[in-house]
Amino acid sequence: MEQKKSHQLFKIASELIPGGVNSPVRAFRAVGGNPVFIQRAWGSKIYDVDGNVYIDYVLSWGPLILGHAYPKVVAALKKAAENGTSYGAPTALEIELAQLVLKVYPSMDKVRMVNSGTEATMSAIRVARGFTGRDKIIKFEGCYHGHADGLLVKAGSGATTFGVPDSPGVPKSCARNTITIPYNDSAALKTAITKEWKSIACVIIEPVVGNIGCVLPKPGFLETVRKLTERHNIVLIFDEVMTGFRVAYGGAQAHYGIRPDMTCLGKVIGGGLPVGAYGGRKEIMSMVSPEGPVYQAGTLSGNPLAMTAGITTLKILSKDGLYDKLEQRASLLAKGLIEASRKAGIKIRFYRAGTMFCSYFTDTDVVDYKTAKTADTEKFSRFFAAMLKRGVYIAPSQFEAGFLSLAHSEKDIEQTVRVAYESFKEIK
Ligand code: KE4
Repeated sequence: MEQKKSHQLFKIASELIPGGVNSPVRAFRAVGGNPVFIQRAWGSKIYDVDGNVYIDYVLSWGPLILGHAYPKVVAALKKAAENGTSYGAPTALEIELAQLVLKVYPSMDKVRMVNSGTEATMSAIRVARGFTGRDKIIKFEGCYHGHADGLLVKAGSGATTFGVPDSPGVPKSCARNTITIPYNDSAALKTAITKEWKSIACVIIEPVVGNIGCVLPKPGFLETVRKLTERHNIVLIFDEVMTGFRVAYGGAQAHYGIRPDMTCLGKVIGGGLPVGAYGGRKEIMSMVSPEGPVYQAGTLSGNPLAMTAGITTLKILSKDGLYDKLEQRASLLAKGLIEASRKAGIKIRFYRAGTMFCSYFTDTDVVDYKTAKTADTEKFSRFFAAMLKRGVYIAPSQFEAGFLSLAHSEKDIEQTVRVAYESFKEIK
């Protein structure tokens, strides 16, 4: 597979941009080799600058659930751009996206648009602190909620991939307010809350963890989190930046039937443009400036282009039967990958929630950060390279989730399973 142009571009990029990338996990450092530079994308495919084509299971880390360059989204964006790109003033488009989101997430009475998942979680935590008058937060090891200081403590995603779950540059005073608990460990959560509830503002959780691969909540775990937080008036924040409109149309909260106090969204609701959102119960959201005293702002928050991409995407997702189709495709892929690994004699643990999934190269059940780390990352790296050279682009890290879109045809899935079988055999 020719990658000459990508290598040339990466050399130049590395002189100008830290690590040659604008987000660490894109640099392929966890899997070795150089990143391929993408020229364009359409449907389930991405095309690199050397003319190679790949079936894409990264989908910009989740947003493109309809597939790349979905015609109706592109057409709506072209039209919207003719009216200008941003006004810094309210528009009817922000009302429309807020209505679409609040209709599907009834746990939220009000929602504020921001520009990234990081902004959403950072702001939600500030509001929870303002609402409760308490300073401490609880997060779970391996969960990644963006790169705000207090959340880069035992964080997942790139922080785990590069072995810096506690990043330099985060003041000790900040990290001191962050209590971390192993995911799926109800007893540890109970102990921490019983001991410290008077100073705990919120518990923030990925209801399905997508940032140490894909880790499912044990039966009863989310119910315990909800019960303990309710009992002690601790704000429960569901970080659904990845799981929202992904695990199910109504997110993990609909799938598991849990009503959080606040929810963070991102990725899919921007339809590929920068959008994050946080919302919650009326009495909590009334704390947010200018209605209340907790300050949060953003130059491009709710801009008409991002709103247009989000509105168009969510309207298409609301169509009857669409998630049944996604579920059918995801189940076909899961069965195929598991069967391919078995036939090739490679032990993997495969987990899936809706159209997010992960194959761990381990023979241990993965239920938290510690068990996820039993995965053989060297074997994963060889699998990644074997898939890439055969035209399948998966996440360049064992500790990331894969994603499927509406554009992934049964033919794409059959091709992926064939390539996976060849790749499993190659790395044996
Ligand atoms: P952003 O600031 O990257 O938009 O969102 C942060 C975030 C918050 N919460 C969850 C559950 C998330 O998964 C994310 C971001 N996810 C990563 C992928 N693991 C983004 C990819 C990247 O960092 O380049």
